[in-house]
Amino acid sequence: MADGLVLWAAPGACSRISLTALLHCGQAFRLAGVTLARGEQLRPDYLALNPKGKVPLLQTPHGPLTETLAIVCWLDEQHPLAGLLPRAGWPRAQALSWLAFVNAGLHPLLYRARMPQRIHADTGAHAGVREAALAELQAQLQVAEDTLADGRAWLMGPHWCIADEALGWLWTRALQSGLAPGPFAAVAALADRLAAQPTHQDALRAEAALH
Ligand SMILES: N[C@@H](CCC(=O)N[C@@H](CS)C(=O)NCC(=O)O)C(=O)O
Repeated sequence: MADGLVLWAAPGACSRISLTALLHCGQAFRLAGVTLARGEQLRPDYLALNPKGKVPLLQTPHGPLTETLAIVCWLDEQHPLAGLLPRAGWPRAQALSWLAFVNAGLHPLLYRARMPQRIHADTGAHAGVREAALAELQAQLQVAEDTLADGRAWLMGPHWCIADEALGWLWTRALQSGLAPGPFAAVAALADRLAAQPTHQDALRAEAALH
């Protein structure tokens, strides 16, 4: 186990954020794949590691760690100079607020849009669940669009932080899930800037190798 860390991740999933964070820190780790479409997250051996049946999961020498926010904060403590998050004070609180907004505010809406069958047993209701989730996602995402519309490069201004990777991941997934891109020129531009970043590109390559 490289430095005792193993990240369990799925191509295209929100584990991208933890993966990018590890790469950004230059932290040694092993990447382990979970194919969600095959239901591998529900295999007994994986559930024994993470009873939530989700990715990401970071195995550490202390034990397993789940939840993107916790993984990122833990890595940030280990690598204070890596710039995952602003060091302290108001900027740190703001960056954490953005990260929580993506993970706890926007991501559940994406989940409802992508998997309405998990929300409502009646197949006749699925189109409605999906439509309502996408409408709310569109409304909430406008908060990020309005913030970026002042021309700043990243959510926190001139400096990238891991919340930008989270927003970029959410955006890509939302487009794949049927969100209309039209109103979100500034979010799309942020995603373009991310695509040019070496650690983002490394994360995509690492995910592709999991297939
Ligand atoms: N709150 C969790 C969300 C984890 C999550 O929902 N992961 C999705 C992938 S984006 C997953 O593993 N889904 C598998 C499933 O629901 O079966 C976090 O931020 O880490």
